[in-house]
Amino acid sequence: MAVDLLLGLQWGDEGKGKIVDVLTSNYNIIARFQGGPNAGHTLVFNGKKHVLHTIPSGIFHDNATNLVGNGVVIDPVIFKKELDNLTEQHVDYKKSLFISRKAHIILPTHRLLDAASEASKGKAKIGSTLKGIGPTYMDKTGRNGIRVGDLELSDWKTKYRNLANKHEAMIDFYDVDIQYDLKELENEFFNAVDVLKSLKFIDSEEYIFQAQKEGKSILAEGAQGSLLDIDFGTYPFVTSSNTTAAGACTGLGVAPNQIGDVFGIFKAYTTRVGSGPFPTELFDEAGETMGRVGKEFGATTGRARRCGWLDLVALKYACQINGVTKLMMMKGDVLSGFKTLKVCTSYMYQNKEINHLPYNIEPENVTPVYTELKGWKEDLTKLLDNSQLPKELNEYIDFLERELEIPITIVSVGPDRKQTIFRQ
Ligand code: 2SA
Ligand code: MG
Repeated sequence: MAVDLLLGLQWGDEGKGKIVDVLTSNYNIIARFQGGPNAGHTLVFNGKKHVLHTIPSGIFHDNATNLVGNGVVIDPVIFKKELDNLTEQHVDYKKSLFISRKAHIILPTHRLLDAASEASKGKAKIGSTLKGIGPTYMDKTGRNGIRVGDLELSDWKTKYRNLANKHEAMIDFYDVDIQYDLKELENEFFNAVDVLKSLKFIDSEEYIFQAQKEGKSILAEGAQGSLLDIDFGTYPFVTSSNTTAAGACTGLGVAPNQIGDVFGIFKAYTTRVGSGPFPTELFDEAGETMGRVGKEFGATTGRARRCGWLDLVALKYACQINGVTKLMMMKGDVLSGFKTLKVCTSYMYQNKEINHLPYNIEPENVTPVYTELKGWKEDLTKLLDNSQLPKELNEYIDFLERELEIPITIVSVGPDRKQTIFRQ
């Protein structure tokens, strides 16, 4: 059976966690393929909010197996906290949570290096979540990293010590003021590694291969968003992994011809957290309203997210790179009450109107050109069925489907699992 993919088409926080949770009943296996605890996937059901960082969003369903793939980077300390939260919620994860031996480990010194690198950049900082993501992927591609499978070897602590010593020298080299007590951080880390080792480590590519042969259905869950992709995002203001569809192939060991549907998740407007260009960003009351009504705060760091109008130039680009087959629109409920809605349909770039994403989308290079659509007044959060959507919302959806040439199959009208309208 083919592996379906679910990924974010903007700068993250599109609502991937919610949709994975909604779709999990259709799948046997949910697999995360990249990123790490920089992600914040929010799920709401039975009146309770749950935030996951590394653990796949299928974990609250009894019948699904949840796999942390080789493309993910794992911080044992944060992973342990996630497990503790699951225990509190009476989720029995021991049998349903597997970890790839080839996933890389975030060391305490990776987090310190992230902080040192950001501090050294001053105003040009990336706006990293400071979870050690960049330095861990650097050690992966530099062929110095420690993998989950290494934790099963008797001499892994020697490898750890050598790498941590090197990191300390690198932190000194940055010459910035970073205070830390490595002994304390290491105690916490080694304790958490022991907890991690109580879980099932597997050769996940083989597991997926066999599962496919047995006809099991698999959903690959992305983190962050396409515009944060290390290759295709707004570099250098990106994360350090491939957040796009190809990342699922390398992050799980799935061949490209085994990919089935690609579900692209987007917000009815746009948000971004951290630094970097954002052509449709708003600095007025409209943006403030989106942030307030949409509760746009980082699920990992609590930082306020920047808000702006929907950018179809960027969205089209993301659909193209990912080969999106079905779209899912989130947070339309947040736009209720706007008299008119703007959608960016092209950019003015070097005095020319263009429809593609140019190399540089810094504000001095790009001015968005907007199409205006009528807003809707109705509160959407209580709607249950597609036939109840207000006329203006249907027009908004039709417009996007025409522009993107991909069907919008789900419209989310609130954070709860139940606030989900299926259009097909
Ligand atoms: P990093 O930590 O090195 O990956 O940061 C690099 C850039 O990637 C952005 N990034 C994110 N953007 C949106 N959501 C993310 N997850 C959290 C959330 C973020 C939070 O769900 O809200 O809580 O602040 C996420 N993770 C990384 C980051 O802002 C940098 O621009
Ligand atoms: Mg998030």
